Amino acid sequence: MAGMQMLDARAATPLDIVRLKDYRPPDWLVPNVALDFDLDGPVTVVRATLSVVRNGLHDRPLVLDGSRLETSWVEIDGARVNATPQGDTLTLAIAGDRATVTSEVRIQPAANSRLMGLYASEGRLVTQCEAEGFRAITWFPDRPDVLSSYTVRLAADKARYPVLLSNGDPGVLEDLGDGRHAITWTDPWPKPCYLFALVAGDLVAREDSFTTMSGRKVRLAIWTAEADLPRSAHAMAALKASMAWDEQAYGREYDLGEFNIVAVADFNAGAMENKGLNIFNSKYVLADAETATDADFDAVAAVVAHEYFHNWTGNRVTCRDWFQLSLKEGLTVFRDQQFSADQGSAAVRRIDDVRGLRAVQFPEDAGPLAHPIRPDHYAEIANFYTATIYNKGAEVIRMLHTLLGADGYRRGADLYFDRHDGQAVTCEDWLAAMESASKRDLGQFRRWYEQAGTPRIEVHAARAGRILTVALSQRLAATPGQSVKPLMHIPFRLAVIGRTSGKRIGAERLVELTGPETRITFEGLDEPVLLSLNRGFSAPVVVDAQASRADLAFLAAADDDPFARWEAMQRLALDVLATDDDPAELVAAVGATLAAGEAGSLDAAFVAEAVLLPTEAFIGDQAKMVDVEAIHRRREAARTAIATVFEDRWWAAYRRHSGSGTALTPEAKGARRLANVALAYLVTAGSADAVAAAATQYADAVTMTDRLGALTALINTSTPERDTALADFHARFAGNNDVIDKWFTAQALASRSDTLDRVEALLGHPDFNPANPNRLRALVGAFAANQRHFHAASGAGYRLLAGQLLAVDKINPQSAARLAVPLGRWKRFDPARQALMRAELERIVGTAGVSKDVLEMASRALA
Ligand code: 0A1
Ligand code: ZN
Repeated sequence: MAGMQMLDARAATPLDIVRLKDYRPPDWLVPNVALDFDLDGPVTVVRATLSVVRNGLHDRPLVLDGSRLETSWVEIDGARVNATPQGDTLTLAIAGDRATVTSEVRIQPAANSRLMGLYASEGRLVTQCEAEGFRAITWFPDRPDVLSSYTVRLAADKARYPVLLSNGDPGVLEDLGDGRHAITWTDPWPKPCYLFALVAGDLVAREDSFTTMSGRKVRLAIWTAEADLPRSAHAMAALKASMAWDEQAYGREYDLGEFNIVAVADFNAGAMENKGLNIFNSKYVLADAETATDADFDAVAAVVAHEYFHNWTGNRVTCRDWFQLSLKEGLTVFRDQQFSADQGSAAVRRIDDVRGLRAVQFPEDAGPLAHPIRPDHYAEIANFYTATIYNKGAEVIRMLHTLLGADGYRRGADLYFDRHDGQAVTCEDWLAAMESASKRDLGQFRRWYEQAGTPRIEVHAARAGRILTVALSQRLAATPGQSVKPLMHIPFRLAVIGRTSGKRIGAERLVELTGPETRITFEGLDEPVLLSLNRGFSAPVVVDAQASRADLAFLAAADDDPFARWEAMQRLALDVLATDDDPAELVAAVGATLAAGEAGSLDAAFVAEAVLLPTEAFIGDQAKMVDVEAIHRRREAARTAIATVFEDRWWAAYRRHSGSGTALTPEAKGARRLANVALAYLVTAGSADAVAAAATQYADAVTMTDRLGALTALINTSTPERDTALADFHARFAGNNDVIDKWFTAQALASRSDTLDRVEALLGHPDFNPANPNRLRALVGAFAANQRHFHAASGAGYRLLAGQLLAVDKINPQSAARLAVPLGRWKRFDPARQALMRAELERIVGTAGVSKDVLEMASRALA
């Protein structure tokens, strides 16, 4: 599929662009693969036996992909061939329609810092093959539409590699003598090579079992380093809950005799859904009260569920090509969101999902890195594991669920699995199944797959007597490469709320916006009304509607849709913080929310979300041009006002909700959340008592939520309590990577004026290791999210980021490329900052030897 070249004038090297329109089915299929790994020594020897079959009538050769392989020999049907790789491909002429191709290659996992293919993490050997890592293990047609049955033999030293895991079901352990052993794993389900995995090393298992709906008992194991084993209980509970949920919600049953999860410390992504052998970033497996926050517990459950759900959405039905990535990712994120909502407080989960989407995906969709959920070209596919593919993709699936209804959606999903089990398919196949099952025309809806950008919905309402007419019009701004945007099919939920009664009047309406303007009427109205818009966040759009601050405050107290109620407070806050006005109306609305919590009409978790001000970055996203200093100043002023006006009530909330133990019930989590929000406001108000309370909470905490909450409350103060807590935190959790990451992040996110110096200093800290993706993200990634300091007028923040990016690019291009994203927001800033940001991007693009990953991101960011 390699196509034309894209030349960036500044780039030292051109980029090969892969295009969707160039897709062709594979010339050769590989029904069976046998892999033989000799894992000892610094060099791993991989012998691969591929049964290959010509696909269709053609006389083209077999072209295999390989990356950094040292090839010992290649045989076709047992005869050595003189095969010379050309770059990253090996071309083999095959006379008949089928053959057996055998090769032996040598690879060096210990030297693999890219963390793709086979690599070492804390002395263990692990693989990561999605998207194109398998080619770093052996010669193979590395594309997802080539599905094979795998037999994998692993041979290794018993002492160094006591545990040997791969996909499928294990055979018996062979003793090879000389302190070595071997095992053969067989995976009966044909899979693309990106789902291949192996793990070898000293690991211990938490074991359990699950009996499926048809009565099969599945052995479950979560493998960790021995010291971490106690921290895997939550992940196991989440796994069992996920298996039961997928049976009940989608009728999907697990299909192997065992299911293994392995936690590793060095991992590019969150986790990976390899068939029967999920490999996880340890951050998303390990959790206990002492080391994980409530948010971490939730994230562990969500990622365990996500990877498990991929067994059907991704593995049993996989992607034809990488342009279809959202086929598995958007759908699987939606499924994990449905699961999480069913497990706990659905309203707070939805608010959290929307907050995340707006923080990351909306800016992506509004800038030079915008792309549709089904992109049509890329240079490096690793750069497209984005919030757009994942989170906007999930919103698109959610809209289908809304349009078709729960039953229609389920019938569509069932049909999709019936039709495509065992196949590599496209987003179009998913939509076609949804259409057949529901008899709905999704022609216009397909544009969500093709068009980038966040639609804006403009709302105008006019009252005549007892009738309110609402006009909803849609607009979609140009995005890179897409200047003309046809209209979208948008499901939009709305209702009216009585301005006197404070009650919803009549039923909620679901309107399908398909034309440039849609008018609807609400009739029989006896009182003035307010609009409750995009309820439940029914579509990933920006709503432009006029509302006075008084009306927004009213809705923030009265709207019966939890999302819309929270949204009203956000809109009020954004309106106030866009000006230098006295924040009195905002302060009063926070007071009313606190009162509703005190009276018991709102739960603590919701109150905690509602009284938090939007982040500086999100406030900046609303403006034509981000005014870094003004946003910080206004937000601090509003925070201080909210803190001081209600100081007594924050104390009351704090006393009522703190000390809620370690339980993980929605109530206990909500209480901890509100207690910590209250504590942060109290410290902002500035009394010595508040600092003392934070120090006490820090010292006595029985949960990481409370310990980190106290540390975060203190982090912006200049008090001895802050310094003590920071030092204690580091000493107390020395050696626990996931917790030390939090120590770095807390400092990187601080708004104190010395943050930039502090981050510079932390780059030299002995615990800072840029080769570990979590640690890099914890310090440098977090710092780039600190609007005030990353966007320091001097440009020092930009220089720091670009310097780290270029250094990391030599170690791990995927990690480095992600660091380019914050610089891609340059258009949103003033000319001086724009010039500084662009200069760093140009420095990156102009650096000789920069990776394809980084070059693509930085040159797109400049466009
Ligand atoms: N498919 C995995 C995440 C993943 C993405 C990219 C990777 O390397 C480029 C690795 C894993 C998931 O969605 O869970
Ligand atoms: Zn996924």
